[in-house]
Amino acid sequence: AMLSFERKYRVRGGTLVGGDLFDFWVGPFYVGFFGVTTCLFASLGIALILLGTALGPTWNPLRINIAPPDLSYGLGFAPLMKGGLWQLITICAIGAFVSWALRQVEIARKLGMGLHIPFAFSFAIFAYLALVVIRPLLLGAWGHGFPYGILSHLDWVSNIGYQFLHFHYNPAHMIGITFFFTNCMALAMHGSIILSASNPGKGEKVKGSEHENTFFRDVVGYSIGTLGIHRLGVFLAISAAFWSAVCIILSGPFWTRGWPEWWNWWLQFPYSFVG
Ligand code: BCL
Ligand code: UQ1
Repeated sequence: AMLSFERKYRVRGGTLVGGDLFDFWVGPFYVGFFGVTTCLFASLGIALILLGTALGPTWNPLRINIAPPDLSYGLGFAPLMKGGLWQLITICAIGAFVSWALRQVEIARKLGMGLHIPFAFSFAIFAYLALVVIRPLLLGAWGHGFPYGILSHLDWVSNIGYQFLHFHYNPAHMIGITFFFTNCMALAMHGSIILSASNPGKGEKVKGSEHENTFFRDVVGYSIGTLGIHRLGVFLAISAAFWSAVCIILSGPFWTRGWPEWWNWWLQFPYSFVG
């Protein structure tokens, strides 16, 4: 079923590739050239994960693991069951994520909207690429990518973390975490102010932006405004992904010692705050 307003937005055009060829909907979903490529990459990737699992030792969802090649394969191709599947799955994943972003572009163009959503999503893709392409390339082996599995990727994060002695001292990791936490707070504030304004007491009128502004001016002396909070939200979210990517690209290619040691420049500053 189509919602009453949907039909007038089902307009031709805006496609980047293929002209009218895939310019149609299946149920509520826009297809487009990149809808087709998303489906192809995603189904092939999932099929390869299932193949690797079937040939592997377990179907326990926590333990399923598709590992990258041994470091000795460097930047070459590995045999299927020795990391080759991981390489193919990575190609499928990148194909699906990039296709998804381009499908967002086509839909936004079709509707005459800005490209903010694909722009923001591209930061998530960048963080993924940092882990499985950029850092492995800089370190000279696909084996530096993270393994596809629930517990196995946790083990990878832990191992890489301790390889740098104490990952909390990674300054870019600190910035990434600070953006994630601030983003969480901003969304909690925004979600709750919207719900509080739209759920007034019995007999009260629904409140609008003037009440929202007033609430935050009363509480913290400042309101960023209804448009501003959304700009802030996108900024915090893309910054979280961006600094995450930076923190892991730095670790290995650009800093090989423990992260606590990075702070020696600060500890060795020739003055003290405490006299
Ligand atoms: Mg740490 C990374 C927080 C402790 C070692 N750590 C991260 C960052 C984040 C973080 C800043 C991961 C998010 C990210 O990259 O997003 N760490 C964090 C926090 C603590 C912490 C808050 C804490 O103690 C409170 N970390 C530690 C300890 C170390 C440690 C001290 C281990 C002992 N940390 C590491 C290592 C890494 C991190 C090593 C990293 O590699 C990682 C990082 O920075 O990675 C870049 C970015 C988002 C993505 C990568 C997601 C991309 C999504 C893609 C594009 C789309 C997916 C689609 C999906 C498959 C579709 C599903 C379909 C649905 C089912 C419908
Ligand atoms: C805010 O000022 C604002 O404008 C009225 C919102 O829009 C409804 C918000 O959601 C939030 C959370 C704020 C408060 C934000 C800061 C940075 C004080």
